[in-house]
Amino acid sequence: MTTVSEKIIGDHIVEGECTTKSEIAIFIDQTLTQDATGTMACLQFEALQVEQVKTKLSVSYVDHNTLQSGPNNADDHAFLRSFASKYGIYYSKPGNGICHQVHLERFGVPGQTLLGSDSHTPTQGGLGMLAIGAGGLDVAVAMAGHPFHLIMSEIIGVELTGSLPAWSSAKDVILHLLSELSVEGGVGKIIEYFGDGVSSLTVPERATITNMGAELGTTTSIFPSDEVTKSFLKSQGRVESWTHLSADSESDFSQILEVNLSEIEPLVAKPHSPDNVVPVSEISGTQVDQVLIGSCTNSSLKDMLTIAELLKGKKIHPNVSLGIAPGSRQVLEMLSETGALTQLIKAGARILESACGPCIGMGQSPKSGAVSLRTFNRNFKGRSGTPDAGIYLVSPETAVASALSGKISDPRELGKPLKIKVSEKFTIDDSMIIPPAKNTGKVSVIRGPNIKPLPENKPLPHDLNGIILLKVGDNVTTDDIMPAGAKILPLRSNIPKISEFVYSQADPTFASRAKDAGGGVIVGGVNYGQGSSREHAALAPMYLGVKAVLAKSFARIHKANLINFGILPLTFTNEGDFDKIEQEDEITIDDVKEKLSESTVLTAIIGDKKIDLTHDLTGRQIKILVAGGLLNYVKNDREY
Ligand code: MIC
Ligand code: SF4
Repeated sequence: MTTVSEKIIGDHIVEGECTTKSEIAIFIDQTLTQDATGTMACLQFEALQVEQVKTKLSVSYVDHNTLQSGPNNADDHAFLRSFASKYGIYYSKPGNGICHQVHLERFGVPGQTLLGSDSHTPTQGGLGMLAIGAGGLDVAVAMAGHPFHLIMSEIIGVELTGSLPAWSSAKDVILHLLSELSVEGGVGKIIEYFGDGVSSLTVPERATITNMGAELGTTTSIFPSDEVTKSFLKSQGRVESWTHLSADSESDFSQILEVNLSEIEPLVAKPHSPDNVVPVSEISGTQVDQVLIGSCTNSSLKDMLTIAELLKGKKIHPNVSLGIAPGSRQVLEMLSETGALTQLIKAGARILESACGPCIGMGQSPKSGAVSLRTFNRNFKGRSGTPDAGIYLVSPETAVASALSGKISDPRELGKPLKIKVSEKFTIDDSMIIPPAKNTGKVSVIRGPNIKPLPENKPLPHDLNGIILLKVGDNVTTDDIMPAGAKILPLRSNIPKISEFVYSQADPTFASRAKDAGGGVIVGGVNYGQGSSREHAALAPMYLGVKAVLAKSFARIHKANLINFGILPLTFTNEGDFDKIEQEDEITIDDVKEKLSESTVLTAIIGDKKIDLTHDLTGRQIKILVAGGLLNYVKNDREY
């Protein structure tokens, strides 16, 4: 065992062999949930009838649904707080910060495993933690003490050499990798960073890189745990959590990519995909309407001190709205203590709550047709809440240079490079993290009207019959399937209501057509379901009766979510068959239940054609599908 990933997996494996593409099960030390996925995870945990969480640590964060326009979100918060108290979970209150930033500061432990109901959970890879994003149900099952099943990924080494030049930043490193590998290049892979360049990056910089590994589609991304990690943990008063972790040799990586940090230049991902990357200099001069700095990718103290220094004594361009959301209350408090907050305010910034906010369309939607520069990680069409806005993903340095000039600007134009000194001792105040109750028997869970019961699914039928409800193209995101934003997100605990919005941007008739047809099948292209971990993109279609998705290929988390909710993920044996299918065609797969375990190829009759479909499901996944989803499977099989 030589790589960091294999070492951690080796320490946690409870089933299977650590060989690429085989199914393994690992023990989970910590879990993380956030409010938009957490209410479902809690309801699912409840259905498992376990008295207390069985992990070393579980934290429930409130950071997504913080815009309280009506009681729904606050109802969810009250539910989550009381639930956490009752079941042994720490509760991070709204205002305490974005889950990944707070977890990095206060809880992440090198060498441990973390399962989070958020696709950017691998942020903790910056600390040398094996951190994986999953659907809420998988996290609920892990909280109940069951191991997490996954298909063992190939481990790719990225050798970092040199050090970043002035005005280039960690964000540019991951944008560079996205331009090289694309949004599907990391599917089925773990990316492990190593090499001389690693020590030149601080933990928050490493976390920016592992955070956006999610945009590559990776299972996770991880850095070694070294002296830099130790100093970071020391500055957070947690040095006892530190252990040294590094790969023993490079020969165990299935492939090695080299990135010379010294050659990284300021980059930008243009609309509407994080891999649509070009040098900033190529599009400089484009007029900018809005600049937003924050999100789990770029909201650390270092990022904030950098922008404060760049804005010091200056005013942002009159045509630009600059919004800044520090990643955590700790960051905000330290900005205030150092006086940097005053610099931001004086420059004309709009200071936003320490939360996800505009990253998930919770406020700050730009004007129609706007150019909006963001230090975030996703620029999918419509995610900002403005369907025709163009979102550009950039580093904090590029964001400030552009906010000052009013046009997309290369930060190298700002002149002499800065030296930012981050304090060696962070201000620690965990008073917004509420520990679970000592006497949990006395706690009752508060269920406001927004908390609706879990929908149930039926076991897989013998024959699959229906119509093709929708045919979509490549790289469809979970934001396309189950949009977020201020209007829809508050319905996350109410599946009947939220299901009305499935595919609502692409086809507002989808939900009613699906209901009228009694369900059916969706057809997609490559990397179907990329993006978030939101299981609502499977759960709500399940509620509408969707029985299968036929695609050229799937994104990892979404495929797992489809299986968890009893929806069959099948791929085209011959990709060209995609073109032979029309929306509204009838589809039949006879004896699907039996055939799934007999063969990896199933023949479907679609319209008047015979089309072969392939599956790579494990025996366990087939049993889950046959049971009608993971919850039914776990409830029926106490041996699980
Ligand atoms: C996102 O960035 O899309 C989210 C919102 O954080 C999601 C989770 C969700 O949909 O609740 C994610 O990345 O998993
Ligand atoms: Fe929140 Fe955005 Fe990060 Fe998702 S990507 S966790 S919405 S900050």
